[in-house]
Amino acid sequence: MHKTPEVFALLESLRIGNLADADVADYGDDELWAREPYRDRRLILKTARPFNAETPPKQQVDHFDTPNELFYVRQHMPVPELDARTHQLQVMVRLGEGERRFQFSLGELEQFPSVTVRAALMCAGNRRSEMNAQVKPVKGLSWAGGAISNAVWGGVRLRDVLLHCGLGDVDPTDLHVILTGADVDATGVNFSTSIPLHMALDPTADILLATQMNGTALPLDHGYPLRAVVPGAAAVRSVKWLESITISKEESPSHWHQKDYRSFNASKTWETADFSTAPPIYHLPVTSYVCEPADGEYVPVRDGHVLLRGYAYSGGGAKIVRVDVSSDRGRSWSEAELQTDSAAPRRHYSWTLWSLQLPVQPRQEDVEIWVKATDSNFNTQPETFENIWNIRGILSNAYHRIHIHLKHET
Ligand SMILES: Nc1nc2c(c(=O)[nH]1)N[C@H]1C(S)=C(S)[C@@H](COP(=O)(O)O)O[C@H]1N2
Ligand SMILES: [Mo]
Repeated sequence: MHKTPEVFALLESLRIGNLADADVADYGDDELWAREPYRDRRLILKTARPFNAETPPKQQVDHFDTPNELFYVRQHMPVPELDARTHQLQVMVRLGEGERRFQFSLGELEQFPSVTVRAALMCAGNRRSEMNAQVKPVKGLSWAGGAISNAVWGGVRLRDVLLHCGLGDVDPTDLHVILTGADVDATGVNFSTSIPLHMALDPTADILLATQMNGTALPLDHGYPLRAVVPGAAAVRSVKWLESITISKEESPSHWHQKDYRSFNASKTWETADFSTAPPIYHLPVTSYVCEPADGEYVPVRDGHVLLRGYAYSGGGAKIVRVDVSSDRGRSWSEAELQTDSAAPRRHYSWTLWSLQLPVQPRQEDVEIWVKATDSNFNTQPETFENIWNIRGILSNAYHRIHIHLKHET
């Protein structure tokens, strides 16, 4: 279809967040991207194709469960178009002695108990831009603190499906669950990654094959009609548009699994990093962020206080037990008030929102604010990014530090 400027204007007003004119102008030429979903204009655009966008910080703290249209989006490829009525999930068990295959329509998945889990998803690259700015350049999307959002996911347990397929009888040691999506790269390879089988079978891991997000069908951008949700893990493991599950002796062979989301120390360079021996990141470490005010903002002082709000999160089911704020570079700390989901111990997959009325001096013009969280394993955040720096800029979880200007009442 030939798209006139009017049609572009209409399309843009309907669906695309903050696209530069140049991006919209050639939109119609590229068939691959012509069927992308409508998107909320409030999302903070990082890249248009593939579409990557952050939840605005104010929207993070305004809703404990992020509204679907404001949930951050991380795509590697164009959004695939799938039909819920005909969609099939393949399960393949390849453990040497030949292959066993199972297939489930979405209707057939409903034979398993339906469950909901409240869980944040956080990209392992969240807050990468701070590591990049405060130490030295890293490679990856320059996420600020908006690559995390929270939702209630509905579906069936991956564990129940795996038990149905006979995997309760095997020793899970050194076996993997490869999750493959329907999105393909330019060379025809499907997005895929894997998690260890023992993790998938852990009854407390609450890993879902999800069809619902905050009570409605998954949006196109978030994996319609079926995605994995691996709570407490780097969100890359929560494969969208899920097409197949393979139980294998090997981890996923895909580029996204083999060449990304692995842990390196600060001395490793692109020349010396060996991806084949570096541990893949599954569970995430503890982090926190000041969402309001923003760094550099002019903030009104009310009754001698400024209001600070943000989130804190830890992976692996750990709960946030404390969020500490300092306005004097660590000489003293105040405890923020926490808004926490009531999940069972060690199954705390939601984020925690926090707030604090910070006292300031009558004539104070500026204040530097530091925030750090502590989780239920009493792990806490590193003070600076220096020694956790890594080539990909992942797990960027040092104290969040902002500098704000104060506007006193007159
Ligand atoms: N099929 C598929 N699944 C995927 C991805 C993808 O590009 N394709 N991106 C992963 C990454 S890196 C992240 S951070 C999360 C983002 O999920 P969201 O877009 O629902 O926030 O999806 C993960 N699952
Ligand atoms: Mo990610």
